[in-house]
Amino acid sequence: MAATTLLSTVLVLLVTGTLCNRDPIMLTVANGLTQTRHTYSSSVAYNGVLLGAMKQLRMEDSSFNFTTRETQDYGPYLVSVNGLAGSDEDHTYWQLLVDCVNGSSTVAQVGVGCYIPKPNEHIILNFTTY
Ligand code: B12
Ligand SMILES: *[C@@H]1O[C@H](CO)[C@@H](O)[C@H](O)[C@H]1NC(C)=O
Ligand SMILES: *[C@@H]1O[C@H](CO)[C@@H](O)[C@H](O)[C@H]1NC(C)=O
Ligand SMILES: *[C@@H]1O[C@H](CO)[C@@H](O)[C@H](O)[C@H]1NC(C)=O
Repeated sequence: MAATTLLSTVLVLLVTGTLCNRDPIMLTVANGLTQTRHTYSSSVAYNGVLLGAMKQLRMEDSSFNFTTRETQDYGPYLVSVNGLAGSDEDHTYWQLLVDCVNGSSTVAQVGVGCYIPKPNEHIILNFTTY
């Protein structure tokens, strides 16, 4: 009986631990035009989207902020990061990149509201031109 109680207690602790844990990710904010960058640590919920990790970081770190614009088809469009906004006029935007283990990076095929970072993944928001 006592062993059963102990076992279920351990199970509950294990399950709640898994349910509450967030996976760490790294988020670099880079300005491709001025060659400046800053890397933050954040965390993402289990299979959570990048937007959630960015909201978490914004709550925890007052030096990080961003704005998005809701679109009909692709969800939130990342408009500005740390006060710097992309512009149609200047043909600038915040490009979303994922760092590969070999040092190169790939352009994400979906936006911040759809992209699901892997644990310990390094995401780059690069202000650049199109
Ligand atoms: C042109 C274009 C862009 C231009 C838009 C600027 C401009 N003024 O033209 C630029 C280069 C900025 C761009 C950026 C991105 N894009 Co884009 N883009 C397109 C493209 C080729 C055409 C869109 C278009 O002009 N439609 C016609 C106009 C009349 O319709 P519209 O609704 O007004 O179009 C607007 C939206 O599409 C919006 N937009 C463009 N891309 C994206 C991406 C997201 C996530 C959102 C929310 C909105 C959005 O900008 C358009 C102009 O205002 C489409 C593919 C396609 N063939 O549709 C991909 C497409 C929409 N983009 C896509 C992606 C992934 C991105 C990026 C996330 C890429 C990246 N890794 O950085 C970024 C957005 C990052 C951010 N800041 O949030 C995906 C979206 C898929 C998804 N489910 O999320 C598409 C479908 C291409 C694909 N991979 O299949 N894009
Ligand atoms: C960011 O954009 C600049 C150009 O604006 C480019 O030179 C640089 O390689 C980009 N950074 C990454 C990580 O792709
Ligand atoms: C966002 O951050 C930038 C740069 O750190 C700052 O200048 C701006 O005032 C901030 N905006 C908001 C709404 O917090
Ligand atoms: C890095 O790895 C990616 C796959 O993760 C591959 O597509 C790319 O070609 C590699 N780049 C280099 C320079 O090895």
